[in-house]
Amino acid sequence: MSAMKDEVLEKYNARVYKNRKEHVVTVGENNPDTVKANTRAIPGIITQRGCCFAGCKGVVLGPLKDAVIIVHGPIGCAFYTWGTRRHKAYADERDGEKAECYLEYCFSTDMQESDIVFGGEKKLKQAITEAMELFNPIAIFICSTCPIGLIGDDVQAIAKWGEEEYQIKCIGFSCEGYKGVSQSAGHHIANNQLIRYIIGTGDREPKEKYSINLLGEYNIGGDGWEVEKLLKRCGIEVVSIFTGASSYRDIKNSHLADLNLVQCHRSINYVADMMKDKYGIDWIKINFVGTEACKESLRAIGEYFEDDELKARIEAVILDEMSNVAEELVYLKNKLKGKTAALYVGGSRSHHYQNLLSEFGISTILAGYEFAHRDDYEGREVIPDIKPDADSKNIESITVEPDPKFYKVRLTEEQRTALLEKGILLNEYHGMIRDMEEGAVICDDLNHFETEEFLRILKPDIFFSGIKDKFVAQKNGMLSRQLHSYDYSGPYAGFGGAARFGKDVLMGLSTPAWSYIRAPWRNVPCLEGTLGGEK
Ligand code: CFM
Repeated sequence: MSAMKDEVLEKYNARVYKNRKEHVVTVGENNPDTVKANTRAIPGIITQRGCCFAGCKGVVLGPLKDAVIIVHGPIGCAFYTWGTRRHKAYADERDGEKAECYLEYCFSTDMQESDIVFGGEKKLKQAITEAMELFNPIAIFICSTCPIGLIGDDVQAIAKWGEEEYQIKCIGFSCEGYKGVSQSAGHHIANNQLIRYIIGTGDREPKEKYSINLLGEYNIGGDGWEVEKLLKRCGIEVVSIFTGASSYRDIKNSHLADLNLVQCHRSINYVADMMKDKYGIDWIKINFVGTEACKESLRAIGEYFEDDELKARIEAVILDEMSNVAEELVYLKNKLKGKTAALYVGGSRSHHYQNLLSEFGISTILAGYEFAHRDDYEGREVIPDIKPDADSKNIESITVEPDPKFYKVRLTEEQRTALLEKGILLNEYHGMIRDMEEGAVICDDLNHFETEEFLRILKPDIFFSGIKDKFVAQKNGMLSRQLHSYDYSGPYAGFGGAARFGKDVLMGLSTPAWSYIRAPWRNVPCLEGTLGGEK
């Protein structure tokens, strides 16, 4: 084990050390590098992870604008999901079909002590009735919080009741916060219900020659809108987005698209896989963060459809987009090159933003995910080797059969081989490690203590993370930018987004304020204690 890694981890007691050492890897240390991931965080260690309910309600379902999502549980859980993630959307109309936008509302059963004692099913029915009377939505989703699972309310039965009573789509999501080990479990639960009850139920045929679904794009800060514009410019129809600025109205038609593009692999790979099995729709792992990644992604679509006219249009769009930002990118690179970064985000951005940073000559010296699985680090080929444990076994894993009406074989074997020879992987993701430099540190489920220690030792110029850890870095005199919410800036996707990101980073690095700060605990000790129960 490298000396630096040891310096951080040796402060733990033996039990914690044994656990954490497998989550921390120096790239190139082993052949191949393996990272322990998606296992229980150590109680009390101050992980940055969220819960299963957050992954289901907040992340995957949250951006669907025309569904009323009822948080079945205490009001505190509902507040956490209310406007705390920047997935933007507005009400709109498509082919005469409206999609209302309920994102600014907070729907909850507001469970009280007596409801916990006597059951909350009556209250849930009442909430559905009220939602129908006030908003008359076309879909209602019910998301369970921890106490619902503990007291045993049957949300699936109530969903069925709602569907019959009001003749709408009503779906129960048993995504109690305690399930699994992080929000990742909630992604999976949401994916399962989307394929079971929504995908494949619409009949809106695409109009353009080529159509896609954009999977794992949540329109944070408007990213999804940027990508959609870009694809439309190339003449590619976007049938639906999972789920940024998207709607129940759109995703029910997603099975009619020709191809799936996967941005965030972690949160939506189950839908991508199941759509492949059920409808024969291939997926390509793309990335629209960074100009080089954008070019590569657009070109992969051109290659997939094997159409010279489409390819020419894509090249023309790339040329035009680049002409708007090329000069600025050179300026930014001159200012930023040689800097170092640490990235710590949920389950995919730590990988995606490394491409963009390297365009500016910024190297990533530390990266990690909160809740990703081994395949997000090492590539999907390790999936058969991942040993299921008690926590992963608790999350339902469903398999689907080819749909008799809609299953289509999209490409011949020769076409698949030809794509592979061009370096375009179908239904594959090669993970983050392969794109990282030797000697860089990977840290899975980074906790508060390790964050501070690694930053102290590695001294990156900038730490990209989230609201929970950014102020610790800043109070220690280090610039930090949020990669979840973009610190209320963005969009960062697409060509213009790349330049905007570079500008924001440069602005931060050119602000000397952080170096003037001396945290109070640097002057006098504020607290005394022991770590892991040992002296
Ligand atoms: Fe996917 Fe996300 Fe992410 Fe994620 Fe998230 Fe997010 Fe994220 Mo925050 S779906 S895994 S659960 S890219 S909310 S839009 S920024 S942790 S890296």
